[in-house]
Amino acid sequence: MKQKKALITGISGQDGSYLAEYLLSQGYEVHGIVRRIALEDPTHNLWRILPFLDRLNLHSATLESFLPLYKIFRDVKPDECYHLAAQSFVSVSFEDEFSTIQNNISGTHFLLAALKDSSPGCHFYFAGSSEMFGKAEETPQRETTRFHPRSVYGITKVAGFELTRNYRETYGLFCCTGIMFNHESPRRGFEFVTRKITSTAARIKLGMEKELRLGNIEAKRDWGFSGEYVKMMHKMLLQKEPEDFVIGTGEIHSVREFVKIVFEELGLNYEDYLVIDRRFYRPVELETLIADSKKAKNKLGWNPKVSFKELALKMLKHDYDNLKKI
Ligand code: GDR
Repeated sequence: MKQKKALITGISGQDGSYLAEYLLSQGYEVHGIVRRIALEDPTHNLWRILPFLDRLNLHSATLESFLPLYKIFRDVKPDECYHLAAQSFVSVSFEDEFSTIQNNISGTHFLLAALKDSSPGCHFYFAGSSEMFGKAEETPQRETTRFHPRSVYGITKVAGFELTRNYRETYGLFCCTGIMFNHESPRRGFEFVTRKITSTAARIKLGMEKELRLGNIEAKRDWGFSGEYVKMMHKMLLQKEPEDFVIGTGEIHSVREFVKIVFEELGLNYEDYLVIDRRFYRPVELETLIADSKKAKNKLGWNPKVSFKELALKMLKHDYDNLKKI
């Protein structure tokens, strides 16, 4: 059987790295798009994919221009394309609305246009987000819940979703969106709240830090493990028909609960170290977002196994063990 080819944008990110690893294990030839600057300093910029870098085919390009993307599609001729790259930090989207719009919306548009012109048979996955629901009218949220984003980041994800839908309906391409709720792992970026908590708590335990500064600790999220979510991206592209799916655990927990689990594991009282800092508050918080993933359960066999507590402890262990070596 012919070896399948996958092309991943955002391959050096959390989800991209898990997805690349998974597709390699499934016998795929894996290609990724990265910035030129990332190739110049792989140790710092490509740390998540360093262990299997020699098995990947990396192409340098930005998502800011059509032509380089068109050429990559033309040369690689992928069977599947996973578009994961984005300015994905919600806070930054409040601080720099314009570049978030520019990068996220145009990037998706260029990619879809390049795919249509040079690889129309390629199955396309767009990384949607629960941020698209924002001020949701119903709880839990499913595929038919109306979007009401509350951040510019959320708006760019709705735009990407609509572009993806439009290319599917107008040009008959196999394009779909996974509307994924928060998913974390030991490969999470340090600016996101879960990783900030596990890495800072580990540093506190080891005497390298004195306090943990957070914003709204009563904020609640539906949190799962990234390594499980990327497998659903792949499943979506193996369906007979392109369809959109909501993926989440169906459980919500507060930031405070996450903090408590982590500090308790270290034998510390979080109240002795936590400092609430207004700088980390968002101009607006989301309503209760919780996934109704029934459709994914039925059609994709979605059945997340890693619990909230296991996830927090897995991330903590990774950070603590790594810092102890320093
Ligand atoms: P989120 O993730 O915005 O949900 O988006 P993040 O981890 O940044 O925030 C989660 C919640 O924690 C609260 N919070 C803090 N957040 C950060 N980053 N730092 C803090 O100090 C802090 N204190 C409290 C936030 O207010 C928020 O309520 C993630 C991203 O991965 C998106 O790209 C993705 O689309 C969505 O999840 C689904």
